Amino acid sequence: MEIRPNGTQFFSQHVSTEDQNLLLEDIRARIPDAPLYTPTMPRTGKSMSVRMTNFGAAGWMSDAKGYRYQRAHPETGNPWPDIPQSILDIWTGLLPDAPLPDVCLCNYYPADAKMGLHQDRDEQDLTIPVLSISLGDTALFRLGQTTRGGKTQSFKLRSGDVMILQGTDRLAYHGIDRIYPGTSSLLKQGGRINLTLRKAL
Ligand code: MD3
Ligand code: FE
Repeated sequence: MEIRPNGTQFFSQHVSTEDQNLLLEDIRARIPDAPLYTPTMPRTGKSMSVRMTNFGAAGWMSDAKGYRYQRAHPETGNPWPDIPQSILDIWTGLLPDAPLPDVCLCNYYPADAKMGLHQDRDEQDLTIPVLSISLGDTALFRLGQTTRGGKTQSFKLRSGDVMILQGTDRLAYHGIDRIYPGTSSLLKQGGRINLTLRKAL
């Protein structure tokens, strides 16, 4: 359902528990090749509380030099693993007419992690939608306006929820205020995984 006109669409419980477990298997199979790394903030070099990895032709990176997409893992120097077909199928099921994504950013949130309000504008074509899949513990997501300081709306994102950001909301400020520990049994170690599919190149 559309939660904002010409913008965000929210698909509550779009991925079944069985499929969530299949996605998780595909993610776990790729982590040894592309270990989660701790991004740092541009300028300050302060560590983020979220750990990240990527699948696809390019991956999103942040370090003291800034935000960017790059073709190699920052620690191993290897190309990123391919995007699992199981994840691509969710994109093509909901966005049959959009170009295929070339980046799947995989964020892992421990119980105490959060992500400050930010815009996503490192992609070449900002008219192509972004699709997000939530797995594991529930998160409190905040969606604002295209300028910092505008009014914001908060939503809970649960395991299996899918969100599409497009149109006027593609450049909206957004972030994760908190994780609710113990709200999902999907990840034995707890925490939350968020996958975002994008065409960046
Ligand atoms: C709104 N991730 O990786 S997903 C990110 O839950 C990011 O890990 C959050 O923000 C997370 O950049 C939120 C929902 C989302 C993803 C991309 C967006 C919302 C967005 C791009 C534009 C506007
Ligand atoms: Fe974002």
